[in-house]
Amino acid sequence: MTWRAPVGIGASGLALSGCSEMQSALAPAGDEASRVALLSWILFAGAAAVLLIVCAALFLAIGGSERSRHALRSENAVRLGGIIFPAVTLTVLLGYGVWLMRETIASDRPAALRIDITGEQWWWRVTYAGSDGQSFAEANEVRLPVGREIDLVLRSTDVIHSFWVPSLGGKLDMIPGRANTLRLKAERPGIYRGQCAEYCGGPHALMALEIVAMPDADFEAWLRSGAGAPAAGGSGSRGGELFQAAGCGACHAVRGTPAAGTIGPDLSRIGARRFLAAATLPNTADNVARFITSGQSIKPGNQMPEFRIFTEDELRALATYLAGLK
Ligand code: HEC
Ligand SMILES: [Cu+2]
Repeated sequence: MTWRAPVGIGASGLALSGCSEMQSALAPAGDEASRVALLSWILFAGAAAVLLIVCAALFLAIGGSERSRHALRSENAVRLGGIIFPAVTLTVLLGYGVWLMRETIASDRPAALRIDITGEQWWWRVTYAGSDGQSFAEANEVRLPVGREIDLVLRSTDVIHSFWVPSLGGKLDMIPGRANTLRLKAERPGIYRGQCAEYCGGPHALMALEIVAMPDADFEAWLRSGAGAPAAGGSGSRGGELFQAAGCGACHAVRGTPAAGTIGPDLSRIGARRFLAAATLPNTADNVARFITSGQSIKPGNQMPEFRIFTEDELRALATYLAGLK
């Protein structure tokens, strides 16, 4: 019996260390996340100090000398420990927290770069303003330049979602009918995982996303190649024809083809994404085929119907076509 508790605690520690770096508020990769991490450590240290004081008082109350037990019983001890100490500590912490977080509330001066992100049940619509002023759509993966302040304008079309990428910043709700702005800056290149942090129904737990922070020049090149350009590759292929014929374009857009649906994610560059269906599945040909035929068992309740009309060959052709869209 006695060894179980320590082993259990040790094991959960190991499990927790497994989620380090990519999605951790304690592994900050930006100013805003650093402030959140600092506040977390201060709160953690403060809570540990309070716990120590309470334990010490408890030991004294049980086994201390008559003098210390008398002191603990006194009205002064109650006034000090029960009223003055918590009131002062909590007021100081609140003031410090508000001061620390003041820059998180975006100022009137907009950042040079703005990306619109809309929460949908159960994926993320991402819209960039291209360099020529023409906007273009992406989904489920947000690319940003390193070292630049960025305003993420967060909206929702259906229910409340919450945008949270712990390594880059605090979370901010996406509320229907409102635009909330979250200012972020990634300090180093990398891939940071985020997760919808407000229960939004059905497959909410499978509504994640990735932020890919890139060196400035790479980002600019990526932005230029995406803006308004027709999707590369695949036109005239068997998979492309199947895509149009099966009606995928009623919900999905592929730039430069008749497919212009806006219900589901824009697929113009699906081949360049690391994951499918809001970071649910790695983006491989097999998984694309699986998502088309059995998406409801992979991401139960999602808004894409299953298509069981294709032969193996046709599925492969579709997957090849989608992989080529970059
Ligand atoms: C009724 C609308 C609808 C139709 C028709 C439809 N889809 Fe989808 N599709 C969606 C929605 C909504 C999602 C997002 C699912 C999620 O992640 O919650 C999606 C997701 C996807 C994804 C993953 C996209 C990403 O960004 O990760 C692929 C690939 C895809 N669909 C392919 C197809 C193909 C191929 C067809 C035609 C055979 C098709 N879809 C038909 C609505 C549709
Ligand atoms: Cu959610």
